Amino acid sequence: MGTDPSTDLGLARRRVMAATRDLDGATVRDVLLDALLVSGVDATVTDVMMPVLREVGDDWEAGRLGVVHEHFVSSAFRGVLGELRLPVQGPQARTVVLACPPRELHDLPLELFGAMLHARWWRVVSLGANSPMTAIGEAARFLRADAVVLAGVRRTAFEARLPSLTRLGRTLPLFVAGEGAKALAQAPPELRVLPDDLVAAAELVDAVVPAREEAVPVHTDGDAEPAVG
Ligand code: B12
Repeated sequence: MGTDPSTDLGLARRRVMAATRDLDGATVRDVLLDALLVSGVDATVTDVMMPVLREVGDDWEAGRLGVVHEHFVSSAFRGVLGELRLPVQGPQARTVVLACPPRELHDLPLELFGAMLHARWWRVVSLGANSPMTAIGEAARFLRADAVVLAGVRRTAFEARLPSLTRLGRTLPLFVAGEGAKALAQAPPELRVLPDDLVAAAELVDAVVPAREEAVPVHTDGDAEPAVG
Protein backbone atom coordinates (compact mmCIF):
# COMPACT_ATOMS: atom_id res chain seq x y z
CA MET A 1 0.00 0.00 0.00
CA GLY A 2 1.38 3.43 -0.91
CA THR A 3 1.85 6.15 1.67
CA ASP A 4 0.64 9.70 1.29
CA PRO A 5 3.71 11.98 1.47
CA SER A 6 1.64 14.97 2.61
CA THR A 7 0.31 12.96 5.58
CA ASP A 8 3.86 11.82 6.36
CA LEU A 9 5.12 15.39 6.29
CA GLY A 10 2.22 16.49 8.49
CA LEU A 11 3.23 13.82 10.97
CA ALA A 12 6.89 14.83 10.65
CA ARG A 13 5.94 18.45 11.42
CA ARG A 14 4.05 17.44 14.54
CA ARG A 15 6.90 15.20 15.69
CA VAL A 16 9.52 17.94 15.15
CA MET A 17 7.30 20.40 17.01
CA ALA A 18 6.80 17.99 19.94
CA ALA A 19 10.52 17.23 20.04
CA THR A 20 11.25 20.97 20.07
CA ARG A 21 9.00 21.40 23.11
CA ASP A 22 10.96 18.55 24.77
CA LEU A 23 14.35 19.93 23.62
CA ASP A 24 14.95 16.51 22.08
CA GLY A 25 17.61 17.11 19.41
CA ALA A 26 18.04 13.47 18.43
CA THR A 27 14.39 13.17 17.41
CA VAL A 28 14.44 16.47 15.52
CA ARG A 29 17.47 15.23 13.59
CA ASP A 30 16.08 11.74 12.88
CA VAL A 31 12.69 12.97 11.72
CA LEU A 32 14.20 15.67 9.49
CA LEU A 33 16.74 13.33 7.93
CA ASP A 34 13.98 10.85 7.18
CA ALA A 35 11.77 13.52 5.62
CA LEU A 36 14.68 14.87 3.53
CA LEU A 37 15.48 11.42 2.26
CA VAL A 38 11.89 10.46 1.43
CA SER A 39 10.39 13.79 0.35
CA GLY A 40 13.39 15.92 -0.66
CA VAL A 41 14.51 19.39 0.36
CA ASP A 42 11.70 21.54 -1.10
CA ALA A 43 8.90 19.61 0.58
CA THR A 44 10.72 19.20 3.89
CA VAL A 45 11.58 22.89 4.09
CA THR A 46 8.13 24.16 3.08
CA ASP A 47 5.96 21.55 4.84
CA VAL A 48 8.01 20.80 7.96
CA MET A 49 10.77 23.28 8.80
CA MET A 50 9.12 26.60 7.88
CA PRO A 51 5.83 25.71 9.63
CA VAL A 52 7.76 24.66 12.75
CA LEU A 53 9.74 27.93 12.70
CA ARG A 54 6.51 29.85 12.38
CA GLU A 55 4.84 27.94 15.20
CA VAL A 56 7.84 28.29 17.51
CA GLY A 57 8.03 32.02 16.70
CA ASP A 58 4.32 32.56 17.32
CA ASP A 59 4.31 30.48 20.54
CA TRP A 60 7.39 32.29 21.75
CA GLU A 61 5.80 35.68 21.12
CA ALA A 62 2.63 34.52 22.90
CA GLY A 63 4.64 33.28 25.89
CA ARG A 64 3.75 29.62 25.36
CA LEU A 65 7.39 28.75 24.58
CA GLY A 66 10.58 30.28 25.93
CA VAL A 67 13.68 31.76 24.38
CA VAL A 68 15.29 28.37 24.99
CA HIS A 69 12.99 26.79 22.37
CA GLU A 70 13.78 29.45 19.79
CA HIS A 71 17.53 28.96 20.34
CA PHE A 72 17.15 25.18 20.36
CA VAL A 73 15.22 24.98 17.09
CA SER A 74 17.62 27.39 15.35
CA SER A 75 20.61 25.37 16.40
CA ALA A 76 19.01 21.99 15.62
CA PHE A 77 17.94 23.10 12.12
CA ARG A 78 21.35 24.59 11.33
CA GLY A 79 22.96 21.35 12.50
CA VAL A 80 20.88 19.19 10.17
CA LEU A 81 21.44 21.49 7.19
CA GLY A 82 25.19 21.62 7.83
CA GLU A 83 25.40 17.87 8.14
CA LEU A 84 23.89 17.35 4.70
CA ARG A 85 25.47 20.11 2.69
CA LEU A 86 28.02 18.39 0.48
CA PRO A 87 30.24 20.82 -1.41
CA VAL A 88 29.32 21.58 -5.01
CA GLN A 89 32.60 22.40 -6.71
CA GLY A 90 34.26 22.85 -10.08
CA PRO A 91 34.20 25.51 -12.80
CA GLN A 92 30.63 24.59 -13.77
CA ALA A 93 29.13 25.20 -10.34
CA ARG A 94 27.02 28.31 -9.82
CA THR A 95 27.72 30.34 -6.70
CA VAL A 96 25.30 32.34 -4.58
CA VAL A 97 26.11 34.55 -1.60
CA LEU A 98 23.43 34.66 1.10
CA ALA A 99 23.35 37.28 3.83
CA CYS A 100 21.20 39.48 6.01
CA PRO A 101 21.94 43.22 5.68
CA PRO A 102 23.55 45.11 8.58
CA ARG A 103 21.58 44.93 11.87
CA GLU A 104 19.24 42.30 10.53
CA LEU A 105 19.26 39.18 12.71
CA HIS A 106 16.42 37.09 11.25
CA ASP A 107 18.50 34.72 9.12
CA LEU A 108 16.86 31.32 9.58
CA PRO A 109 14.41 31.32 6.64
CA LEU A 110 17.33 32.43 4.45
CA GLU A 111 19.38 29.45 5.65
CA LEU A 112 16.54 27.10 4.72
CA PHE A 113 16.31 28.80 1.34
CA GLY A 114 20.03 28.12 0.90
CA ALA A 115 19.40 24.39 1.27
CA MET A 116 16.86 24.61 -1.55
CA LEU A 117 19.38 26.34 -3.82
CA HIS A 118 22.03 23.79 -2.91
CA ALA A 119 19.65 21.05 -4.03
CA ARG A 120 19.52 22.89 -7.38
CA TRP A 121 23.30 22.67 -7.82
CA TRP A 122 24.25 25.99 -6.34
CA ARG A 123 27.38 26.45 -4.24
CA VAL A 124 25.93 28.34 -1.30
CA VAL A 125 28.16 30.71 0.64
CA SER A 126 26.35 32.04 3.67
CA LEU A 127 27.55 35.14 5.52
CA GLY A 128 24.68 34.99 8.02
CA ALA A 129 23.01 37.68 10.08
CA ASN A 130 24.12 41.31 10.35
CA SER A 131 26.56 41.29 7.44
CA PRO A 132 28.29 44.55 6.52
CA MET A 133 27.55 45.67 2.95
CA THR A 134 31.30 45.84 2.25
CA ALA A 135 31.66 42.18 3.27
CA ILE A 136 28.78 41.15 1.02
CA GLY A 137 30.33 42.97 -1.95
CA GLU A 138 33.77 41.59 -1.19
CA ALA A 139 32.48 38.00 -0.98
CA ALA A 140 30.58 38.40 -4.24
CA ARG A 141 33.68 39.71 -6.03
CA PHE A 142 36.11 37.22 -4.50
CA LEU A 143 33.89 34.25 -5.32
CA ARG A 144 32.84 35.66 -8.70
CA ALA A 145 29.33 34.93 -7.48
CA ASP A 146 26.51 34.40 -9.95
CA ALA A 147 23.94 35.92 -7.61
CA VAL A 148 23.40 37.43 -4.16
CA VAL A 149 20.29 36.88 -2.02
CA LEU A 150 19.64 39.16 0.96
CA ALA A 151 16.78 38.70 3.42
CA GLY A 152 15.37 40.89 6.17
CA VAL A 153 12.25 41.37 8.25
CA ARG A 154 12.63 45.13 8.65
CA ARG A 155 12.13 47.53 5.75
CA THR A 156 14.87 49.79 7.11
CA ALA A 157 17.41 46.99 6.66
CA PHE A 158 17.11 47.62 2.91
CA GLU A 159 15.89 51.20 2.78
CA ALA A 160 18.89 52.56 4.65
CA ARG A 161 21.24 50.96 2.13
CA LEU A 162 19.60 51.51 -1.22
CA PRO A 163 22.62 53.27 -2.81
CA SER A 164 25.05 50.44 -2.04
CA LEU A 165 22.43 47.80 -2.88
CA THR A 166 21.83 49.48 -6.22
CA ARG A 167 25.58 49.54 -6.94
CA LEU A 168 25.87 45.85 -6.08
CA GLY A 169 22.81 45.02 -8.17
CA ARG A 170 24.49 46.57 -11.22
CA THR A 171 27.31 44.03 -11.00
CA LEU A 172 25.28 40.80 -10.66
CA PRO A 173 21.71 39.55 -10.09
CA LEU A 174 20.70 40.77 -6.61
CA PHE A 175 17.62 39.28 -4.98
CA VAL A 176 15.98 40.58 -1.81
CA ALA A 177 13.42 38.71 0.28
CA GLY A 178 11.40 38.69 3.48
CA GLU A 179 8.90 41.15 4.92
CA GLY A 180 11.41 44.01 4.79
CA ALA A 181 12.03 43.59 1.08
CA LYS A 182 8.33 43.28 0.28
CA ALA A 183 7.62 46.47 2.24
CA LEU A 184 9.94 48.59 0.09
CA ALA A 185 7.69 51.19 -1.48
CA GLN A 186 9.65 51.37 -4.71
CA ALA A 187 12.48 48.94 -5.11
CA PRO A 188 15.02 50.10 -7.73
CA PRO A 189 15.17 47.80 -10.78
CA GLU A 190 18.56 46.48 -9.63
CA LEU A 191 16.79 44.75 -6.71
CA ARG A 192 14.64 41.77 -7.61
CA VAL A 193 12.10 41.14 -4.86
CA LEU A 194 11.47 37.43 -4.27
CA PRO A 195 8.05 36.01 -3.42
CA ASP A 196 7.35 34.46 0.03
CA ASP A 197 6.82 31.06 -1.53
CA LEU A 198 10.26 29.53 -1.13
CA VAL A 199 9.90 27.05 -3.98
CA ALA A 200 8.78 29.77 -6.40
CA ALA A 201 11.65 31.97 -5.17
CA ALA A 202 14.22 29.19 -5.64
CA GLU A 203 12.91 28.54 -9.16
CA LEU A 204 13.23 32.22 -9.94
CA VAL A 205 16.84 32.48 -8.77
CA ASP A 206 17.66 29.21 -10.50
CA ALA A 207 16.24 30.48 -13.79
CA VAL A 208 18.43 33.60 -13.83
CA VAL A 209 21.67 31.66 -14.16
CA PRO A 210 21.04 28.54 -16.21
CA ALA A 211 22.33 25.26 -14.76
CA ARG A 212 25.68 24.22 -16.15
CA GLU A 213 26.43 20.71 -17.22
CA GLU A 214 28.77 18.43 -15.32
CA ALA A 215 28.42 20.13 -11.92
CA VAL A 216 29.48 17.32 -9.63
CA PRO A 217 29.39 17.68 -5.85
CA VAL A 218 32.32 16.19 -3.96
CA HIS A 219 31.28 13.01 -2.16
CA THR A 220 32.37 9.51 -1.47
CA ASP A 221 29.68 7.11 -2.63
CA GLY A 222 29.51 7.74 -6.37
CA ASP A 223 26.04 9.33 -6.60
CA ALA A 224 26.01 12.39 -8.87
CA GLU A 225 23.47 14.35 -6.81
CA PRO A 226 23.59 16.39 -3.62
CA ALA A 227 22.51 14.09 -0.79
CA VAL A 228 19.60 16.30 0.16
CA GLY A 229 18.42 16.94 -3.42
C1 B12 B 1 12.60 34.20 15.81
C2 B12 B 1 12.49 35.71 15.88
C3 B12 B 1 13.66 36.40 16.21
C4 B12 B 1 15.00 35.73 16.36
C5 B12 B 1 15.59 35.48 14.95
C6 B12 B 1 16.24 34.11 14.85
C7 B12 B 1 16.89 33.88 13.51
N1 B12 B 1 18.15 33.58 13.56
O1 B12 B 1 16.28 33.99 12.44
C8 B12 B 1 15.81 36.76 17.18
C9 B12 B 1 15.76 36.44 18.65
C10 B12 B 1 17.27 36.96 16.79
C11 B12 B 1 14.97 38.03 16.93
C12 B12 B 1 15.44 39.27 17.23
C13 B12 B 1 14.67 40.42 17.11
N2 B12 B 1 13.41 40.50 16.64
CO1 B12 B 1 12.40 39.01 16.00
N3 B12 B 1 11.15 37.69 15.70
C14 B12 B 1 11.27 36.41 15.65
C15 B12 B 1 9.87 35.77 15.41
C16 B12 B 1 9.33 35.31 16.75
C17 B12 B 1 9.83 34.62 14.40
C18 B12 B 1 10.49 34.93 13.05
C19 B12 B 1 10.50 33.68 12.20
O2 B12 B 1 11.53 33.00 12.03
N4 B12 B 1 9.34 33.34 11.67
C20 B12 B 1 9.18 32.15 10.85
C21 B12 B 1 9.24 32.47 9.37
C22 B12 B 1 8.96 31.15 8.66
O3 B12 B 1 8.24 33.38 8.98
P1 B12 B 1 8.52 34.86 8.48
O4 B12 B 1 9.74 35.40 9.16
O5 B12 B 1 7.26 35.61 8.60
O6 B12 B 1 8.93 34.68 6.94
C23 B12 B 1 7.95 34.55 5.90
C24 B12 B 1 8.25 35.48 4.76
O7 B12 B 1 8.70 36.74 5.14
C25 B12 B 1 9.23 34.68 3.93
N5 B12 B 1 10.64 34.89 4.10
C26 B12 B 1 11.33 35.27 5.16
N6 B12 B 1 12.64 35.25 4.92
C27 B12 B 1 12.79 34.82 3.63
C28 B12 B 1 13.93 34.63 2.86
C29 B12 B 1 13.79 34.19 1.53
C30 B12 B 1 15.01 33.99 0.69
C31 B12 B 1 12.50 33.99 0.99
C32 B12 B 1 12.36 33.55 -0.42
C33 B12 B 1 11.35 34.17 1.78
C34 B12 B 1 11.52 34.60 3.09
O8 B12 B 1 9.04 33.32 4.28
C35 B12 B 1 8.07 33.20 5.28
C36 B12 B 1 6.82 32.72 4.55
O9 B12 B 1 5.78 32.52 5.41
C37 B12 B 1 9.05 37.00 14.86
C38 B12 B 1 7.57 37.02 15.20
C39 B12 B 1 6.79 35.99 14.43
N7 B12 B 1 5.90 35.36 15.14
O10 B12 B 1 7.00 35.79 13.23
C40 B12 B 1 9.80 38.17 15.49
C41 B12 B 1 9.88 39.49 14.74
C42 B12 B 1 10.21 39.20 13.29
N8 B12 B 1 11.00 40.15 15.40
C43 B12 B 1 10.83 41.40 15.55
C44 B12 B 1 11.71 42.25 16.27
C45 B12 B 1 11.23 43.67 16.50
C46 B12 B 1 12.94 41.78 16.78
C47 B12 B 1 13.94 42.54 17.64
C48 B12 B 1 14.15 44.01 17.31
C49 B12 B 1 13.41 42.36 19.06
C50 B12 B 1 14.05 43.11 20.15
N9 B12 B 1 13.30 44.07 20.62
O11 B12 B 1 15.17 42.79 20.50
C51 B12 B 1 15.23 41.71 17.56
C52 B12 B 1 16.34 42.21 16.70
C53 B12 B 1 15.96 42.24 15.25
C54 B12 B 1 17.04 42.63 14.29
N10 B12 B 1 17.89 43.59 14.54
O12 B12 B 1 17.08 42.02 13.25
C55 B12 B 1 9.54 41.88 14.93
C56 B12 B 1 9.78 42.56 13.58
C57 B12 B 1 8.89 43.77 13.39
C58 B12 B 1 9.36 44.59 12.24
N11 B12 B 1 8.84 44.33 11.05
O13 B12 B 1 10.21 45.44 12.40
C59 B12 B 1 8.71 40.53 14.90
C60 B12 B 1 7.66 40.47 13.78
C61 B12 B 1 8.05 40.42 16.28
C62 B12 B 1 6.97 41.46 16.48
N12 B12 B 1 5.72 41.07 16.36
O14 B12 B 1 7.25 42.59 16.78
N13 B12 B 1 13.75 37.73 16.46
